[in-house]
Order: sequence, then C-alpha cells, then structure tokens
Amino acid sequence: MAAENSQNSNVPKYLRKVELTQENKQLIATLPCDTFWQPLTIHQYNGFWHTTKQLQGILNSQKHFIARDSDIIIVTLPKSGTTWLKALAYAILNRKIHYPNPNLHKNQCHPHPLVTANPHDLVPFLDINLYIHKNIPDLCSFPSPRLFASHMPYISLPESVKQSTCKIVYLCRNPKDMFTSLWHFIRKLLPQAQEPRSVEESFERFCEGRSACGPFWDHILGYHKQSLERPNKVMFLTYEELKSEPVRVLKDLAEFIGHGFTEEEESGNVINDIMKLCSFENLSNLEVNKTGKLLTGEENNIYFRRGDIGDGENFLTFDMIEKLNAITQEKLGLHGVNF
Ligand code: PAP
Repeated sequence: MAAENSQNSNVPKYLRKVELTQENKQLIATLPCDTFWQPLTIHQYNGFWHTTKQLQGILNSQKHFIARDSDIIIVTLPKSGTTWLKALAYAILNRKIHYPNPNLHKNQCHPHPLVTANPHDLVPFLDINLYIHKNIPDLCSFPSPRLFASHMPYISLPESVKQSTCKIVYLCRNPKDMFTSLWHFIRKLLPQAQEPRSVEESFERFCEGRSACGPFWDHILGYHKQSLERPNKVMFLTYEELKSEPVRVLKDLAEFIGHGFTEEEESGNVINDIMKLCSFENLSNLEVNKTGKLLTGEENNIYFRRGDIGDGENFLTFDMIEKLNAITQEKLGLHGVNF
C-alpha cells in the first residue's frame, strides 16, 4: 500500500490507482495484461481490454448493481460521443423540470444543470465512477428513471441489466475519428513530463484491439447484435447519424426511453432547443466547461476538442487510413455497421 500511495502522489488524481478488493485482486492477477499509455495497465477480461480501475468497476457492478426496469443506460466506446449523448439524454428526461430554453421560461429560478455542470457529473459511469472503489455506493436513493453510463462491452454488463427491461442506448463512431479523438485525449490526460506512446504504435495497438475496451469491433458488434434481436431493449446509434439527422434521432431516442415528444412540444421547438443546449458550440463555450473540473479531477475542457466528423482523415497517414478502412469494412461493414 505504501508503495502504491507514493506512486499515486506523482500522478494526477484521475490516473491514480484504486485499491482493489482482495477478490478482484486475485482474479485480475490471473488475467493477461499489457500497458496502455503508461502508467496505465490493461487487463483482458471476457475478451476485452480494460484498465485496472475500470475492471474493478466492472467486477463490482456485476456483483452489486441491481438494475431497475426504468433505468436508462448509455453505453459507448471511449471517444464515441459519450459527453454529447449524456447531455442529450439528460436534457430529454428532465425537460419538464429544467426547460432547455431558459429564454422561454424566465420564471425558472435556477440555470439548467447542463449550464452549470459537465454532463459527466450529471450522468455517472457505473464502471469508471460509481463502482471503482472498495466501498459500494448505495444507488437506491437515485430518483427514477435513473440515468447511468458505461463503457462496458455487452458480455460484461451486470446480469440485472440484461435481464430487466431497462433500456440501453448504444452510440458508436467511425473508428478513424474515435482513434484520433482518443489519441489527443490521452495526450492531454498524461502528466506533462510523460511522453505519450507514438501515434504509430498506438495505432497498431488500436488495430490489434489492444485499446481501451477494445477490440472496438467486438464491442460494437456485441450491441449491434442485441439491437437487432431486442430492438425494444437496445437502441443502436452512430455519432455520424446524430450529426446528420439530429431531429430524427432525438425523436427516436426520446420515444425509445419512454419520454417521446408531444405534438405541442414538437411544434413548440423543444427538440431544437435541446439540440442547441447540447450542441458542441454551446457546451464547449460554457464557463464550467472552459475552466471547471469534474468531481473526478479531470478538466472539463478535455472532453471538447473539435466535435466534427472526419478529423481522422486529417490526422492519420494514407496507409493508416487504408488499413483502418479495411479493418472497419471487414469487421463491421460486412455485418451491416457503416459510418
Ligand atoms: P468519453 O467517452 O471519454 O466520455 P467522448 O465524449 O465520447 O469522451 O469524446 C469526446 C469527443 O466528443 C470529442 O471528439 P473530438 O476529439 O473528435 O473533437 C469531443 O469534441 C466530442 N464532443 C463533445 N461534446 C460534443 C457535442 N456536444 N457534440 C458533438 N461532439 C462532442
């Protein structure tokens, strides 16, 4: 413990190691491991790679999280648009108490929570926030419908999530843009003195599936399959369709989570108000997201970079693009997943 603590004091709060339970420690010791952008170790569990912290979160939530039928769980691979979807789902669910357009409701005494808090603080992750510690949180007091998020692959979700009628909204993104976003994000997360792994090496690992929650193709296919088999349970979305057809997707999303828009709301421009409130332009320019920090210690601004489609094409070399296109086509395109 002493060694771990002294190691911990050299790294930012969000990169610090967690104290593992004895049971998790024993299990994790038996798993294949690798490194993922030092100082993070990753372990292969159920066929997917996870940091130690996330793996403890997965194991603890499998054991202790009891889903309610009314729960809504947002699932993504890192850098697929999690922040955006958290904001949208939160704004849809809470629109009766927190109007998305404050100008229309001047008697609203408090600003919208999305104006004063980052979406990550409003919609916690089961696996990388709530269940990472030895102490198990009591989520019973969360008002229904509870909104949570996760980066877990389908196979590792707690059994009660699979068995209950709770809803899962899955969002994925073009792997070239996801990799590019992840590369920039990790660079910002690392302590200044730390050299990030080269783009080339990181890219090779990403393509081999040895990346956060990778292989990305199996993560995506796991949820895609469920969405085809149980369309009332799992909604499958892409970042790209959310960008290109936001009104259609928002309507479908609201309907799916049981909070469809009324005709009055549609004609009253509520969908546009939600889109505007949650837009990259609006969120990234809010003071809280320019200068604030998450409860977990990360600076809020690292979740906002460009918010665009196609940045992977600017960042990656021609050969990398060819390679990732081929993997994406073979692993996902042939199964009907296109970006
Ligand atoms: P996470 O999985 O670690 O929570 P996530 O929110 O998925 O991160 O990834 C951040 C990406 O979403 C960034 O993409 P980029 O690096 O390609 O720019 C970020 O800019 C983008 N993003 C954040 N908020 C929004 C938003 N409101 N609309 C569109 N894109 C967004």
